[in-house]
Amino acid sequence: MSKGNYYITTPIYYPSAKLHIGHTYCTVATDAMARYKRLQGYNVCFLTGTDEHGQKIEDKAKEAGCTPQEYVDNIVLGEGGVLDLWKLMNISNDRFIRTTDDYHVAAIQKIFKKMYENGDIYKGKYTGKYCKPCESFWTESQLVDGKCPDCGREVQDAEEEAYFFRLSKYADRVQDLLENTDFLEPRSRVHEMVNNFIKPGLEDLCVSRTSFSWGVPVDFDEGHVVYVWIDALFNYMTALGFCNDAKEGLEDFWPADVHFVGKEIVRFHAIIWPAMLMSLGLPLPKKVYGHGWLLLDGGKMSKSKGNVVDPYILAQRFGVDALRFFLLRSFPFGSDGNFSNELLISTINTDLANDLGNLVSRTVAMAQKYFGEKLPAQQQVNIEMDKELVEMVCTLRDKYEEQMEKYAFQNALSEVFKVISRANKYIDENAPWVLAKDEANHPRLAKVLYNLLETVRICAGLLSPFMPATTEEIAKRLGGVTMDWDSLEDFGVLPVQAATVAGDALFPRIDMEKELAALEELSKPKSDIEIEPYATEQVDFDTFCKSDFRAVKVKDCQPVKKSDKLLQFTLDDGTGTDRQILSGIAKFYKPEELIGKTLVAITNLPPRKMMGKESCGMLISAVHTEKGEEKLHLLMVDDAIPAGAKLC
Ligand code: ME8
Repeated sequence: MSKGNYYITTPIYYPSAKLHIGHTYCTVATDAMARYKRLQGYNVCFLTGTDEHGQKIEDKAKEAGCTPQEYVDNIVLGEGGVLDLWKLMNISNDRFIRTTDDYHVAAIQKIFKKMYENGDIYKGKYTGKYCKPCESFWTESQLVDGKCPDCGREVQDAEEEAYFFRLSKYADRVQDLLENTDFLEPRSRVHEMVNNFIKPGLEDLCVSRTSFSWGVPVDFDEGHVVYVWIDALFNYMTALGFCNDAKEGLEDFWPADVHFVGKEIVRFHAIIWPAMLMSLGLPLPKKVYGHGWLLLDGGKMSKSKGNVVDPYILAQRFGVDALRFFLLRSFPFGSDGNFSNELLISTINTDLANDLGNLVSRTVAMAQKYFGEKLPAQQQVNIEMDKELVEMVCTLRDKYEEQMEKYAFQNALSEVFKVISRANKYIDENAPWVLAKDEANHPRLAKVLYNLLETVRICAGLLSPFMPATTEEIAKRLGGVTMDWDSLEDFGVLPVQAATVAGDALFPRIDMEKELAALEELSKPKSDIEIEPYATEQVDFDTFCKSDFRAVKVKDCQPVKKSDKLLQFTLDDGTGTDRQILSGIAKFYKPEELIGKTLVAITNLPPRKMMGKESCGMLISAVHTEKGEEKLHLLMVDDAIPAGAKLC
């Protein structure tokens, strides 16, 4: 039975460049929270997405020589893009919204009109300061040293006819919401919002632009596009079917339980967002949580500063679960944290290799060594010296829950790791290797191992929101045991004759020095393109001439069943008899685009069988490596060259 509905969101990301580890941080945190709520038995809706409009995207597309839509499509859907990254990071979002989705665009037009019709949006003239990279308008008084208060960059004078939202009208209600409820957390952010933005006087907000066109058009006034933040904030509701029929779930999931957002966008979520919802008479989200930043050398990571830490590289070198764990274990979610490779490696070595990894491998290995696949039925009852461990394990779920409910991921993990450390100490105290020597002690030994396996089960279950794949692996090693929420406060759920399955170390220890050097090497700027080193061994002319290179024309080209690499070519080689060649280039071409092309083949190689089919020769390709991946290009020559012409 479901405990109820739970709706959680991340900010929707600007696809203006590839995402970095700072973006990954918030999404991993949201994912851990969503998985935790599912574990508890909630019916969860976890939304993430991309915020694709605005001048920044329009400018970037122009620079790249493509349309804004092509530009965002590439960063969102393309190789190594946003969707790929969330897949890699094992993000369990239930929905993904793009603000360029038709249903969202149409919904935003309706929403804008509703606020225009109720008098909260009106037409006026805007003069002020505009920060282009942040897409934010500022009043003179909000600038810091004449610069953008968010990013510190230069701002420009701006004046245009524009629509305004009566934000000032809602100032008192928003202040009351912030000061007298738990709407915004951590509490420190409340003071910042009230003192910096509300008390100095909340001015009406400019909510349309005419200086660029990549946005949602205001449908009743040509030339105006809706301010990107209105477009963006309402994603949380349009994704549930607000003002559209394409999606559903509004009744079940609105108001949201929590919006996780980075601290610099708290202002939009804690002032503008509730004011607009108030204007429309809609329920407010239950909570906005403003998390801190991951800093690099004390400064914010940013795409434009170029000090970006690539989540792909980190995940590839350390594993996805280790990276997820590190992000939430090492920094308090509400405050800033300093990212470093040293901290990442030492966290993996200490917590994962030493503490968790060792506990699992020692326990399973001893169970296997002393008793084979299953523990014996005959076990001693718990004695005094087991009590401390058992007590800690039994109370762990509650302590963990208390922290998770506060989004204190670091503290929740600390609770689990206290138990893991205690369990490692328990192994040393009980010295199973000594107990094993005397048959009479085997019932005691079995009990010690049972207690350890049960501790591993409960800890692994509570770690599942953070390291889903690792937990699954641990469950396998414990014979496929249950780790459902109710079972995580019950010591003794594991069958007495617990079965175990051996396996490799979960987290091999990392050599800090070597790894740091390797990372340093990787971070050196280098060209994305690599070519094969030149051969040093010389070939004599006669040997070279023995190779028979010919121009061949593609008569037909088909995919080869059950092979994602091979294409089967029927070629005109000028002899009057078709030649068949198989080539491993399916990843790079669609068969139909090759028909009619003139290629180069070496024809006097002995025939060989590939996937049961004969290949008579080889097609010549150019090869290079791009971002570590091999790329092949078939050598194509002038179509005026007749089939069979010898190349020499
Ligand atoms: O703000 N550490 O998009 P965005 C922690 N489109 N979090 C970081 C970070 C870092 N170093 N760098 C970025 C937007 N983030 C808007 C949101 S929501 C209706 C619209 C976080 O791609 C940042 O704080 O610039 C923000 O919460 C999120 O990544 C998306 O940033």
